[in-house]
Amino acid sequence: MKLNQFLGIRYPFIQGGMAHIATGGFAAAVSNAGALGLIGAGGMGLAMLRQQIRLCKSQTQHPFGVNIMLMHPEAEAMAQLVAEEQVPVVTTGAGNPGPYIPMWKAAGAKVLPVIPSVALAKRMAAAGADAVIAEGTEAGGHVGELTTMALVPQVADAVDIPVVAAGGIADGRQLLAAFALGAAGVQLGTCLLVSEECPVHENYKAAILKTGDTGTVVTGRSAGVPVRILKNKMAREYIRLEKAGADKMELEHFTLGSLRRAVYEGDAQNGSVMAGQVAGQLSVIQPLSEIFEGLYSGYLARLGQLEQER
Ligand code: TUI
Repeated sequence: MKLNQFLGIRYPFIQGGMAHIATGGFAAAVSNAGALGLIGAGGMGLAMLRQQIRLCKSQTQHPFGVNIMLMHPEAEAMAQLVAEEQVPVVTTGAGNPGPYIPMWKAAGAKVLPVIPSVALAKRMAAAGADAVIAEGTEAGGHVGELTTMALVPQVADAVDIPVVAAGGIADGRQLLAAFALGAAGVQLGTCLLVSEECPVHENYKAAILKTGDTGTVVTGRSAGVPVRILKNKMAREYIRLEKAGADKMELEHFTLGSLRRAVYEGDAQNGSVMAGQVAGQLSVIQPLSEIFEGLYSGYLARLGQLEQER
């Protein structure tokens, strides 16, 4: 079954749970444009999350979800809140949500953990997840080791639940490829950063539009927190510290607040501009509706072309 049928939405697309960026208003705009909007709890406190869930409910009649970032100090309380608020879809990132799944299922939510490996996909399927989001290392932000191309088919072979492909998808060719690999749909992040509706600072959008194919780098592997960001002054300084053998605490101190600096203050040099490898193929700011329509019609056109050439 395609992801849109499974979730009761128009397009087989989920928005990524981008911390500090994916507000209730943005999630509602994504849902109103036909995909599944997500509130990114990663950058919020508990009270703010409650307020953003209610705001989202007031702005859309369509399904929406919350992404719980499991490294967040308040993750457990947030997990309870989404059950209380009867949020229709829960996605998770940066950890194993196993202990929360029964509670979310009891509250009627569909549960879609992000997983970077076959082993975790199998564990999530056994724990009752409704689908898994297989995210390749092409993605922005916190990433695993495997590429989308290698990960998605191996996960699709290993579990009986739908698989959503994430990381490296920004046009119709990549959407078609994701379906070919066995995905029921895709999660989109970087290509939605350059939507008109995205509330991120305009300097952040401009930095992404300017980036080329090799414009991102993964920092923090040595500290155990690999994060893909644009190569800028902050990235270079971080890599210098990492190579010089800086300890985890020092690196953490350096990263602290750096995403906020980029998202709110628009400091695209000293801030952490999280983005995936597809940043290099983005060149215009468009309304969400055009991004989604472009992806879907691009997929159909490419499929038709391949059929012609066969
Ligand atoms: O979570 C993400 N992407 C993110 S979270 C984030 S916020 C942040 N800010 C600063 C530093 C670090 C994070 C920005 N981007 N994507 C989903 C994702 N989940 N990618 C990888 C994973 C993952 C990794 C390990 C999921 C599960 C996992 O399991 C380990 C275990 O416990 O078995």
